[in-house]
Amino acid sequence: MTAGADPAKVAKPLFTKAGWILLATGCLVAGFARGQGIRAWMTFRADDHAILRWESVPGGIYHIERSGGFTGAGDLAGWEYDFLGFPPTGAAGSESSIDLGERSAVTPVFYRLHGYEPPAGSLFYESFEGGGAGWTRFTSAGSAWSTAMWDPSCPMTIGPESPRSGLFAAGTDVFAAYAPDTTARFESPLIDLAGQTGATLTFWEWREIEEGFGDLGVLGVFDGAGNLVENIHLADGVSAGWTEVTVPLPAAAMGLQVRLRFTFLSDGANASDMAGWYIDDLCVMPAP
Ligand SMILES: [Ca+2]
Repeated sequence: MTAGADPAKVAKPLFTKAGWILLATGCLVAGFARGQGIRAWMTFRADDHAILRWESVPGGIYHIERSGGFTGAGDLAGWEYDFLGFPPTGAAGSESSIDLGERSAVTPVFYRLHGYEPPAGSLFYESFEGGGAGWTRFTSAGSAWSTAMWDPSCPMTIGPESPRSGLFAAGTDVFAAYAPDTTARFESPLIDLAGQTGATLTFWEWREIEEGFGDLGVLGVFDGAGNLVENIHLADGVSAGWTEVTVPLPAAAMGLQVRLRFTFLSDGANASDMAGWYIDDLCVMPAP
């Protein structure tokens, strides 16, 4: 978008509901503020394109839905995603914008915005809502790690019914059972622990792993050169839905740039169509 092309803000923020906002391009609708959420507004460019702007958190990722009609707060029908995972590598600053296209002169179109934003003070945050940009995967055999979109209109027959957050999570062969003889890695971008004296990782996992055999998930912390600092978590067995894991990062990792490496292993036996290991909503916070 060309700097300075926008006129002054012409629409005030309307309502927010747990991170959702609603704005109409053709008219203003009565708001019902909830006291929290994302402050957003609409501007119109000289060529009559509607520009949605909002106060973003650096690193935050946003989905934008649209609907041709809206009758009130409980109206959840008829919405469809217009933009998914924007921007994929996270918001660069405290204001983001997106061109919604030419506004309708007659029919209002309603938009709502949902944000996945790093907690204040976090050293690392990943919701996978941007598709896992910056993560790398390596598979020597069997299943591979992937990120994929869960379609709310299409119930899952294997794995979690829905991601822990939003529409995306990562997992081993997301929509299929894991294969025998798998060795698959999934590795985070670098996390900078320079100057830190301690840090804690929290994340959510969903497990359906054959227990007591050679099938296992291992989470290790690796330095920037790819050397193991320490394994910090093992995943085995079946979880009761999404389960929160909280684990301190090793003291030997402080001061380094590190990666989190999720490795999934399976043996050669049939694992009875088990779904594997899924992760979502990772956050590293410094020691208080
Ligand atoms: Ca997610």
